[in-house]
Amino acid sequence: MKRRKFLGLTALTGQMMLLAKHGKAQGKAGVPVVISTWSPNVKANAEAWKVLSTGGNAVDAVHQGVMVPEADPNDQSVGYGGLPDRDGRVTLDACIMDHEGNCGSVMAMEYIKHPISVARVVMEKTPHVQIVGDGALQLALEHGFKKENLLTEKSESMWKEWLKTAKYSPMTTVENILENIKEHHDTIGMVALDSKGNISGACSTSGMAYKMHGRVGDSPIIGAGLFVDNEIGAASATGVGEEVVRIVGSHTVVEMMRQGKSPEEACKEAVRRMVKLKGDEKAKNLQIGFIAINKAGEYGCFAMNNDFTMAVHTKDGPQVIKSKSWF
Ligand code: SD4
Repeated sequence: MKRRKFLGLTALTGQMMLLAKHGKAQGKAGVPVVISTWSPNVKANAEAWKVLSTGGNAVDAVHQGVMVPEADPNDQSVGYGGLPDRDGRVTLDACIMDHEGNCGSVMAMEYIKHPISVARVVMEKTPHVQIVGDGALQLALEHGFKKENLLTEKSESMWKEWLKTAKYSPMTTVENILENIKEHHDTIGMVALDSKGNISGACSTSGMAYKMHGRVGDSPIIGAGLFVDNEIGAASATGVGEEVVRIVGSHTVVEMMRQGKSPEEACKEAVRRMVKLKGDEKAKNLQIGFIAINKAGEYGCFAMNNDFTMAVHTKDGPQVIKSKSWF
């Protein structure tokens, strides 16, 4: 069984599995609602829901939610336990954006388990919106975050195994990309609409496994991995970040919703643009998925290839949604 399906079935706790119904690829929840990339993130949504269901703000909800996979050593695509770059270094990317257009991100940051919390520090406590590498680490340490080794034994041994055959070549060949996303990619993108009608989002990843040191994908780039416009809605992306950046994916999805498309149609239009740029043959070997909500509480998703899932949490409880896809 492919790991993606395996994760989808088993990473849910027993209780969650009982609760999580399989929903339609688009729906209307009203307020509040929270959605995330990938089925295992029903657990992250549940944490966000605690905030939303007690009248809390969307920005606090997505912050709390994204911290769940960041702390989970078994999630090898986010935070602690993330697969390292080709030099064996775990480098993390994250961003957060609120309903007033405030935003913050950290990129290629090492040693801090919760990059989303540092992104929030960038947003709230600095005059900047993006801080990278050692600067991000320095900011985190100045704000009392603990420096920790984030490379687990499991991720280290997978990296060493990869080194045996990979010849230090970054994972960029089209043949490898689809398989590697199925195996390793689980970026969390989360967007929420709170009971006051405000929208926020957050995104966190360890990026592409075995990437070149210093590589940054879409996830911490506002407009690419995440975008929020409180008048319209919000979107987030997962998958091969290089392709998402090329079309400024999440911003594109929000602009499509502004023009009247449903969340699912808007996500599909972003995927269509990527397919057009790459051509069918290359696009078939890439995976990218988008999720979106609009101001009315409608949600939807769409992916390049099969196997993408979205986790939704509403007043009716958790749901896992299998995304439609281009191929
Ligand atoms: C990246 N978009 O760094 C991230 C990786 C990812 O599912 O989404 N994994 O390109």
